[in-house]
Amino acid sequence: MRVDHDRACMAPETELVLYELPGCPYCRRVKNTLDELDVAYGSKIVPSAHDERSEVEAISGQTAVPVLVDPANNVEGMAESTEIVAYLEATYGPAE
Ligand SMILES: N[C@@H](CCC(=O)N[C@@H](CS)C(=O)NCC(=O)O)C(=O)O
Repeated sequence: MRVDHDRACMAPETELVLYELPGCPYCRRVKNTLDELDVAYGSKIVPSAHDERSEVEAISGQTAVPVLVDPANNVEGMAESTEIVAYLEATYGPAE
């Protein structure tokens, strides 16, 4: 497991960041994929109240999590767990 909550706010510009909520099954699915692919990432826990998720809304245009940021590939705020998992597998999965 390579998630580091404390370091998320200091994450280098190139590090992936996952906006998430504890207990969120959609977030878990993305985290499982990150772990399976051995991709390091920082974690940002969002407020449980939707109207307080201004940071997530600003980067993704909506308030649901998970949301992925991957600066190395110009991904600024990808929402939808299925889309994120497909992106991670295509980008960080084993070459065919
Ligand atoms: N279809 C979305 C569902 C995500 C979702 O419903 N996330 C919940 C947390 S488990 C959430 O953030 N809900 C708040 C909202 O929809 O604004 C996905 O697969 O990513």
